[in-house]
Amino acid sequence: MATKAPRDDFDDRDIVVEERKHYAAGVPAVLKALDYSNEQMGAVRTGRTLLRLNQKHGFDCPGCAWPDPKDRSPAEFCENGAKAVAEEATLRRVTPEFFAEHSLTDLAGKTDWWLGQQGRLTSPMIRRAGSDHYVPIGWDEAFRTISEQLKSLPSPDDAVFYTSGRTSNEAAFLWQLLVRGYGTNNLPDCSNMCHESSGSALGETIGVGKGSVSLEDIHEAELVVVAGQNPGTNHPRMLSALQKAKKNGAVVVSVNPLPEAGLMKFKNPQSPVNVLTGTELSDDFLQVRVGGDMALFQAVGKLLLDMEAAEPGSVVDRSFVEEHTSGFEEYRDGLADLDWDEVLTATGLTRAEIEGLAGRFARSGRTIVCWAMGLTQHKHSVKTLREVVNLLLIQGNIGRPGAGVCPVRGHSNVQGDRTMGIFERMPSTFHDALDTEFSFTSPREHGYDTVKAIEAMRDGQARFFMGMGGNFVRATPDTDVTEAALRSCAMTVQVSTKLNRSHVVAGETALILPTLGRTERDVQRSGEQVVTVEDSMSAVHASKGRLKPASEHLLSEVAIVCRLARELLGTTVAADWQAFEDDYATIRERIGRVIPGFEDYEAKITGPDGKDGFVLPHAAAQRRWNTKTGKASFTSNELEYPHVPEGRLLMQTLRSHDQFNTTIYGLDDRYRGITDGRRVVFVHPDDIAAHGLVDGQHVDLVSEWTDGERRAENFRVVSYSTARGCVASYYPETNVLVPLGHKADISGTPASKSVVVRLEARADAPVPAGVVAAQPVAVR
Ligand SMILES: Nc1nc2c(c(=O)[nH]1)N[C@H]1C(S)=C(S)[C@@H](COP(=O)(O)OP(=O)(O)OC[C@H]3O[C@@H](n4cnc5c(=O)[nH]c(N)nc54)[C@H](O)[C@@H]3O)O[C@H]1N2
Ligand SMILES: Nc1nc2c(c(=O)[nH]1)N[C@H]1C(S)=C(S)[C@@H](COP(=O)(O)OP(=O)(O)OC[C@H]3O[C@@H](n4cnc5c(=O)[nH]c(N)nc54)[C@H](O)[C@@H]3O)O[C@H]1N2
Ligand SMILES: [Mo]
Repeated sequence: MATKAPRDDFDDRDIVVEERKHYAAGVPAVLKALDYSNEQMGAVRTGRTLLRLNQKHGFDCPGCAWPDPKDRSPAEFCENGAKAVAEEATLRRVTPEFFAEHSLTDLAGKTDWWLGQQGRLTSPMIRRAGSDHYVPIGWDEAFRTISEQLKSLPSPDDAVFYTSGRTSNEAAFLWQLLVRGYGTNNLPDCSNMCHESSGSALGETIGVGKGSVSLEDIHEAELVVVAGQNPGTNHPRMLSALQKAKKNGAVVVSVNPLPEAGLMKFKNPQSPVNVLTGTELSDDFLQVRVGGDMALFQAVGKLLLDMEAAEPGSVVDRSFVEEHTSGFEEYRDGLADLDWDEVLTATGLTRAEIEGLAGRFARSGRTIVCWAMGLTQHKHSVKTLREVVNLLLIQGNIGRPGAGVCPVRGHSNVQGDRTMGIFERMPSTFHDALDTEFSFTSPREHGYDTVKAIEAMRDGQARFFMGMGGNFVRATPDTDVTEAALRSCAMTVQVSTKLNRSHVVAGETALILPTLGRTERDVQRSGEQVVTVEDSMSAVHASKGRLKPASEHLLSEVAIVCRLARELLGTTVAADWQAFEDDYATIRERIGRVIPGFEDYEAKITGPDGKDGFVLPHAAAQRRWNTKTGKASFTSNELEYPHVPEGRLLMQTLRSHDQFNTTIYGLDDRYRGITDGRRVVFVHPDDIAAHGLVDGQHVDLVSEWTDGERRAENFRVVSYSTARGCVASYYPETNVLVPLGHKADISGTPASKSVVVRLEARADAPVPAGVVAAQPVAVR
């Protein structure tokens, strides 16, 4: 099972397509994890590192934000968490010699996979205006250079400060303080592209923009609906929780255009018996059309209300609705003339399937809805998620054990970063507390989110970009527009662990500031430091790296922020940046005075059970509603779903099993049967035929928008079980097709799960003869 060397060419003509898998994890997952880890860091380091993963006194997995169970197994990690760790703990290095050897022009020709596989960044580097090479720069000079550039801008609003979701609470808190001290709220983050729609819908309807359930709730639920999420790849440890729920008698329903292996059957690698037999996870699989969920949830709501009308008191939790909610009548009346033809068109489901789901809801006393990007990245995502809330409110399924909303977060600390104030429009209560604590006046005008930041750079209104982690040019939509926007900046600065495209697509002057990763020891003047993170279920805990840093020249994210702040801010903000850098406990003290729920922060994370930390209060989970009406709000929303013109298909962009966002681990997508390539487009066999194509043929994907066409070249058509009219292809290769203006209403999230495309046969590629659909359309 040797892993292949990263290729630097763009030709994926060797793609092997086999039948998709019908279960997730099991023995192959364990072998894969060890294989990848051994290759990146050797056997001894692999053992030492993986056994610290997600343990008390260990470090938090830099992969996803799934919470840790109380009864941890000695190997509390998954295949993809192990890959995320190996990616960071790799022994490969990108040194100044590497940059002397490779010009920017040279690096621009390499694949994302190749760039990532070169190893950890080791020294601060600068690409001076006009040069084609990065050269070393000292830290002090780097901070001076950045500070001078920032001071020379006509307005602080001409600068953009991006954050990805791995940044610790401590670094994030100081980062937003630095940015606000400088004078702007331009704090776009990866969350803008991720769960922003969840935050918008939940904040407005239940008063808290976060999930309301704990792991125990999942274990105790009677019905768990998993919609628009592929946990087998992206949150593998969630499968153990679903397995436990099933053991306790829960029904699991998967709502997805694709029959994702992880949701069908799970072979738990931590159980010697189960690893062989496995657990059937989904009782029902609803193969919904892309973007059809809003219609589905409305229809289920309507059916529940009809049942109630037929037999009053049978479905609706009346005392809950009366005491705790507003807007029930408007919601009910809004559904009175629901158009079933439209529902069936939007969902692609049968009425019987929808009635089946309504029956599941009606019979369940404790229901949880889990979701991820399949629900958040559409034009009508906020509306869709309001309908999820409506459905749960009908039966009083919020603020009761075993029930609630569960948006499953992506990055390991994306939720914590937001709690710390990484947001372009924080509420005034936050600003007031910040101003008081640091004796300054923070800017109140809202800043740019991710899409607005790109537009501002494109239009010459922003000329400086600094990224605290992440890979901005690859993660964002409309690749050509975004690349040009970044290139037009006077300066781009990336605080990073690994080389990525955002270092190559650079502003006039560009800096790379290499930083410590989560797995590494962080020693400052007062000694070894811990940082803290918040998981998807609002649990905050400490994380302590153990490995020797990848290079002696690395600074922690906290140190980078502190040193830049000292250079840039002077005394604008009443903060002792040197003390912060020396001892992170002093940062936590200040956080405790600014952000509710963090009082006595230090004591809560450093007890004998430090790693367990504490759970932040969640008002809605206690049935306190911080909304405008003081109640949980039902909403009445006009039905919306994507309309696809004749001859076109609706494309979703998703993750393969071998990537973490823009970081490509390899070219395989094991569960979907793909080996050795990423330029594939999954199409229903009937759509392949209807479009005059055959399986195995190469096509260009062309998206159409008001301002013209966008093209992604040379994708292999793969016959696959997906909803009719809906195709799927990998992100980030297809970001070039997502128009900047195509985004969710209210939340502004790029609508990268519903892009209208046409498939254009390539003249240069031979059409495979006599090939018929390689995969059965059968649902399971
Ligand atoms: N290994 C690994 N783990 C990760 C990541 C990673 O890249 N690799 N990324 C992390 C991050 S930042 C995030 S946000 C999460 C992402 O986790 P996911 O949201 O699971 O990631 P995607 O691959 O985008 O998968 C979207 C899922 O939604 C389905 N879907 C698409 N459109 C629709 C729709 O209209 N309706 C419904 N019902 N379903 C739809 C797709 O078929 C797919 O199963 O994972 C996190 N964890
Ligand atoms: N078409 C399409 N586009 C999407 C999505 C989609 O589903 N479809 N998903 C969106 C989503 S959900 C998200 S969250 C975004 C992800 O957007 P980002 O968060 O910007 O992207 P990542 O790929 O996670 O960033 C990887 C880089 O982060 C750096 N890094 C890793 N660890 C650390 C660390 O500890 N500190 C620092 N400073 N740097 C570190 C490394 O240099 C690495 O190259 O992409 C979004 N874009
Ligand atoms: Mo995400």
